[in-house]
Amino acid sequence: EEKEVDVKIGGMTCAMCAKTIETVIRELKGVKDVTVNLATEKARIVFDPQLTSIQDIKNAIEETGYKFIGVE
Ligand code: 9UX
Repeated sequence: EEKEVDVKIGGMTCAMCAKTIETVIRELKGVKDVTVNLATEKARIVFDPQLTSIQDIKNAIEETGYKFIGVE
């Protein structure tokens, strides 16, 4: 089963920031699709909740130095 969430992210200031976050989230097990929108400061993530969790996504974002603000 797949779940789709929008996550609000803080601290992105350029297109490369968005690409960095996309890359680290995409590397997580069970992530099927990820799109980071710099303008809205949101990531839309499609993932299998049996393989990865919101907590894993939060950790991945924070490890890159950005802020996980929350699930919208
Ligand atoms: Mo977005 Mo940066 O530049 O060092 S990747 S601000």
